[in-house]
Order: sequence, then structure tokens, then C-alpha cells
Amino acid sequence: MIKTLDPAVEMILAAKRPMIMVGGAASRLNQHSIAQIRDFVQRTGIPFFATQMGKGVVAEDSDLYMGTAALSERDHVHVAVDKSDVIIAVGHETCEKPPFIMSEGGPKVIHIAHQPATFTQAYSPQLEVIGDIGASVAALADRLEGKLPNAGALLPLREGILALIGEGADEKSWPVTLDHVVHVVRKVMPEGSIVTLDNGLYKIPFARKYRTNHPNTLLLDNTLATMGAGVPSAIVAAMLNLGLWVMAVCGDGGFQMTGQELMTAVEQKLDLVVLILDNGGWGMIEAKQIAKGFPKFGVDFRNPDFVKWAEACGAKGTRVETLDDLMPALEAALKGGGVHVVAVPVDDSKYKRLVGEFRSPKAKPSGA
Ligand SMILES: Cc1ncc(C[n+]2csc(CCOP(=O)(O)OP(=O)(O)O)c2C)c(N)n1
Repeated sequence: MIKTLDPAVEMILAAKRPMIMVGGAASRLNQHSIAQIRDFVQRTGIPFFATQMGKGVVAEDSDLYMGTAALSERDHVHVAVDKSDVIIAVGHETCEKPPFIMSEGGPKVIHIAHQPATFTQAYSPQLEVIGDIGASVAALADRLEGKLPNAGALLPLREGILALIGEGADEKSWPVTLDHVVHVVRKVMPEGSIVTLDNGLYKIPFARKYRTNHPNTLLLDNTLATMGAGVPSAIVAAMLNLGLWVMAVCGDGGFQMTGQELMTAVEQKLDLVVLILDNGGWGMIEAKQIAKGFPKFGVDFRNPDFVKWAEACGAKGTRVETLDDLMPALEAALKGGGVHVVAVPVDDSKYKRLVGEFRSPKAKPSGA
């Protein structure tokens, strides 16, 4: 019996409404450790949620999946997080945008990681289990299995959370809504294929709604959130994962930062699709202006012809002109092979409002 685990075992045994959080550090573990984390979730029966970069470490089609924290608070999953009394944080990384904010009277946190926690205003765990993550959770599962009558206390909230996550998938308006884009991309990309994201407003619905059962198959940056990362990371994913379908999803602004790398992709004879979400502006920045009650300023721009851009690089290009054309265009691009840009007009007004409501409930929308 490993005595150093005693405090963590006691805290989990005493928990009335426990949850497990799976963070970004877990997605970089080897297959054996990932299997141990999956096993820990199954053997304890405690519901789990993921951070943006921890998605897929534990399969999101699990009956214990409670969602992904795309925001730090008031996201769908926080309905459960706010009610929990103990969160077992597996592979939390302070460099990720916080998946929840700790406060007096909130859930206690057990930090299970390779390294001690970096204490911040958002994260100051009461207990730490430091060492090999897989070995730690395996040892904990041995001590806890069959002894947790409260393990599933928060599960009744799951149905409501999943209903919110599913909202908007069937929206049939034009330009295409972001929720519908996520739904279409998930439908055309087989389980195990790779989607890389650039950085912009659409990252929120992708983190929330793109359910994946494999780690590192929704590659996104929840740390510095550097624009321009979408196409280069898709190039590397395509180079490393020969035979898997790869799609980069980019905002029109982010694409223009590194879109010249289409040349590299063509030169390397890669198969990859770049989906450009065309809203004619810096959506995330407009959302932040709304959140602060500022008037809309300097966020609109005129786009080049993305089809001609693709063709100039030796790639193929398609502009989607109707809602019904989106899925067939993506399927044809993926099946056709080579480098293929698909540009689609999007309506992201729901998320511009949402960021405003989330960041500053008292801020008045500018009306811009
Ligand atoms: C290199 C870099 N510059 C600036 C930012 C700040 N920033 C975050 S999102 C964003 C706008 C992104 O616009 P777009 O790619 O068109 O996506 P949208 O938000 O419109 O969906 C900006 C400027 C950043 N994250 N990275």
C-alpha cells in the first residue's frame, strides 16, 4: 500500500459529488498511461470533463463524459463543476486557459501530474500526487474501486449538458452557423482522423462540440493561442500521419497569416484540406469589443479570392455557395487527395454575443 496516497484516497472517499478533469499534459502521455487514465475513470465510475487540450484522452463517447471546458466559467460543463465538491485534476497545465476557477467554498482539487502545480489566482489545489500520472491513477483506482457510492452523484446533470452541447447542430441558415460547421466537420471526418484549428472565435464551438475518442485528433492551442498555427500544424500532422485524413480549420484572418504555406504542402505532396471560415473580419476581437461595451472598430476586412489563392499555390480551391454544398464540398476535397482549400461564409453572431455575456455580464452590447 502506498501511504503517500492516503490523503488523496481519503479526500476522494469522502467526496459527495466528485468529478475528474483531464488536462493537456495527459494528451502527451504514452498509450499505456492513457489506458491507465481511461481505466481509472471506468473503475471509479466518476464522471469526467476535458480541458481543450485534454480532449480525447478519455473517449468522449463514454457514458461518463460531461463535456469540455471551452471557457473558464459558465460553460455548459460548469453546471456540474460548480456543484462538485472534489475535482481530481489529471494532467492540469497552468499554461492552458483555466478550465475552472478555484475560489473559497468551491470544489477542493487534487492535482495529479508529473510536476507540482504552479499556483495561480485560478488554481491552488489542496492536495498533490506528483509522479508518473499513469502509475498514480492506477494505484488510486486499486484503492478506490467499489468503495465510492457517491461516484455518480453528478451524472443526472449529464443529459442537460449534452443537450446544450448538441444545440445548433441542425441549424439550416445561410451563411452557415458555427455550430452547424462543427457538426458537418465531425460528420465528414472519420473517428481517428485529425482536425487542426487556427485561433479565432470558432475555437469555442469546436472545443465544446467536436467530440473525439482519441487524444491529439483535435489539435488546438489553448495557451498562447497563436493565429496562423492552423495550416502549419495540419502540414506536420499530414507528414506524421500518412494515411489519415487531415483538415485545418482556419478563420479568414488566421489563414492569411500563414496561408502561403500551401506552397509547402503542395511541394511535400501532402493530402490535406483547409477549411476557411469567412466572416470578413476578426470575429474574436469584435466579440471582445462587444464584451467591453466598446463600439465596433477596425475589425472588418476585405478578403482575397481564396480559390485563386489556392490555385496560385498549385492547390485546388472551392468556394461553397449554399448550405447544402458544404458537406459534399468537404467530402470531395478529402476524397480527391492533394491540397484543397474550401472557403465558406459563416455567421458567428451567436458566439460574438456569447463571449460578451461570458466576460462581462454587465457590459452593454455596443449595438455594432
Ligand atoms: C499572432 C496573433 N495575433 C493576434 C492574436 C489575437 N487574436 C485572437 S483571435 C483574433 C481574430 C481571429 O480572426 P479570424 O482568424 O478571422 O477568426 P474569427 O475570430 O473571425 O473566427 C485575433 C486578432 C492572436 N491570437 N495571435
